[in-house]
Amino acid sequence: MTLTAPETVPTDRRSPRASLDAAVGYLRGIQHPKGWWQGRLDTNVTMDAEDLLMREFLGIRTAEETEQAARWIRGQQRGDGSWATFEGGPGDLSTTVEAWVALRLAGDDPAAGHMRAAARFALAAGGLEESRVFTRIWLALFGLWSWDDLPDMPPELIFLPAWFPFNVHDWSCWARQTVVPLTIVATLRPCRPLPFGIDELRSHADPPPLHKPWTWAGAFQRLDIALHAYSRRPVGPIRRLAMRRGAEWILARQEADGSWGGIQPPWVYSLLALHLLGYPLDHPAVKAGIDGFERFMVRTETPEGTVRMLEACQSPVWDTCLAVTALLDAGVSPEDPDVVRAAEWMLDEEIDVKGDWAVRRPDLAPGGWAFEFDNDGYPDTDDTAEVVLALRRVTHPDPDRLRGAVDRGVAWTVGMQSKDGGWGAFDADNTRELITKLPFCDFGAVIDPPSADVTAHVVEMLAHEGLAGSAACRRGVRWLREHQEPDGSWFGRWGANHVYGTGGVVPALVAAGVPASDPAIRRAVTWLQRYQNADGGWGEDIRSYVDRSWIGRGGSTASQTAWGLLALLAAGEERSAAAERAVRFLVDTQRADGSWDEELYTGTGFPGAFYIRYHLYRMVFPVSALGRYVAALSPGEPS
Ligand code: R04
Repeated sequence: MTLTAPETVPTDRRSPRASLDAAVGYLRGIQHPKGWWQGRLDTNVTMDAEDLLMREFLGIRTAEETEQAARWIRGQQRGDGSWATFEGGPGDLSTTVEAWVALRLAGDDPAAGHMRAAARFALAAGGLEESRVFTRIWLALFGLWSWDDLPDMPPELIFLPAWFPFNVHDWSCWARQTVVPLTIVATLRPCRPLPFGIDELRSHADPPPLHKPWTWAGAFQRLDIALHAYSRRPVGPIRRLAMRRGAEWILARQEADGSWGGIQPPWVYSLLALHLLGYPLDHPAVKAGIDGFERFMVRTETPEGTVRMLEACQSPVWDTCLAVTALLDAGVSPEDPDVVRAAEWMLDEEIDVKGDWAVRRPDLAPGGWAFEFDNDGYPDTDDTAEVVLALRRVTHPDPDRLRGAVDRGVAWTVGMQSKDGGWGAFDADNTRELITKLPFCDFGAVIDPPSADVTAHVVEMLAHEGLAGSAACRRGVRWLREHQEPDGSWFGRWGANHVYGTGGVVPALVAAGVPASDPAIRRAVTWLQRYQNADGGWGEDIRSYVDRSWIGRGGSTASQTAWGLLALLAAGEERSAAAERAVRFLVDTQRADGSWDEELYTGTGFPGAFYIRYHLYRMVFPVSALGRYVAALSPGEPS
């Protein structure tokens, strides 16, 4: 992607206060008139490749859209011919295979230099035979891979009761919404040939031998063989009923914006499933689904023409609550019109209906927030905690309305605590590890167990609500203590990586009454000091998720430096050399317009598989951190 070169201001030109004011001005300037903030959300080109493949499959692909998406895909290719899943990361086989196929669809010549380089990379990495299941499903749709050589996905899954292993509620909500439509697609085994082949990407290697039968992987491989046999001669009426139930299940979960879960994978597969079941393109659900993608397209004009990128999801609620907290941390008044407008918008976003989460918590009343504009079926505890933390500080003209929403959010979050005392993001007790061993699950997280970052946000929220002494909060604190890593840090499930986890947990523990002198806090501070870069910043490479030698290490970024600084400030280290150097890093790398650059990805979709560049992370976290720093050094001073 093209980010303009930084125009940093010389060191002596800005004080932390002046830097903060410039950043606040920038942040205010990008608020939407309706009150929300929304930063662009970058992931990887499988989104764009799959969008073209979906349109081809549905018969709606246009030359214009194809060329615009192809420009984006070509522009993301790296020197070695591959495509990566995050900025600066290693080439990724599955992403490269999908990009190559999409560019063939766009008419690129397989003999062209960039296509040959891509194929060379893919073959060296094992060819499409080694690509992930999702990639091979896309190929199977077009007859380029055999459905026989994919894991069987029986639609009868939908019948399994909520107590039975592998039932849909044992899957995380994002995997559940992806798997149900895929069972329908895989059962119908469509094949719509393309005018080209993909032999350039085949290694022709034999499939690896089966795992030993006494391992889970081996046992599931044999179960898969049995399922394939069943699927050749299923009990017809049961299978037909399962397909019909699946379709109803999908239709019941479409959101107001036409999406499913507001995220690309469930969205595309739900559309494919409905289409294959005979729903026409002008059926309201299908039409809303297709049209809805338009709001997730980011178009940029370039000298070569329009470039079009698909956002995998959107983060307005998350961005808005973090931005409000940042402004308040910076000393902006709780009655400020921009802040009140944002609060107004967040109040309108409150979710007052039950969703899949109610299966595990049937008696819990709704009340909470999701990540996106329209995602009513899937509120999450992380967004709810952060929205409550922001809202409760705002002076709203209708305080009862605000209090009511906050109280419902708190009650819902408390009710979503998992048995072990921690919090997962979208569901309670979504911890059945067995699922992860299925042959289908070769890509990213398929369960939603408690994580340190989410648990920290909830604990911090409960503490600020005066509930530090409650049983729920105390169990959360215990969970966090138990999950501190031996090196003193905490793992970052939804942000990269231990710097995110530690930056979340330390402020939470301190808010909950753990003294800064507590050994857990001291060990975290020591860990942060150890990994602070020579330039004063923190940076933790995304590769830390697969290669432990990267933990804590990487080029400094604004957001990660802010996380480290937030932890130090919570630990009472505001006058330490480490904090001062971190502040200097932020001040010195700030652009003239008050913003920061951040090429590196610091957000996590799935550890090891899927990463996110949130464009507002570089703003909201530094504003919070600088704001708290300035306030800590000059207590009582009007801002
Ligand atoms: C930053 C934390 C806030 N929080 C809410 C999480 C929001 C984003 O969650 C997801 C985004 C996703 N995208 N794609 C997938 C996905 C899953 C998320 C995805 C879904 C299924 C498959 C592959 C990818 F949970 Br299969 C953009 C915690």
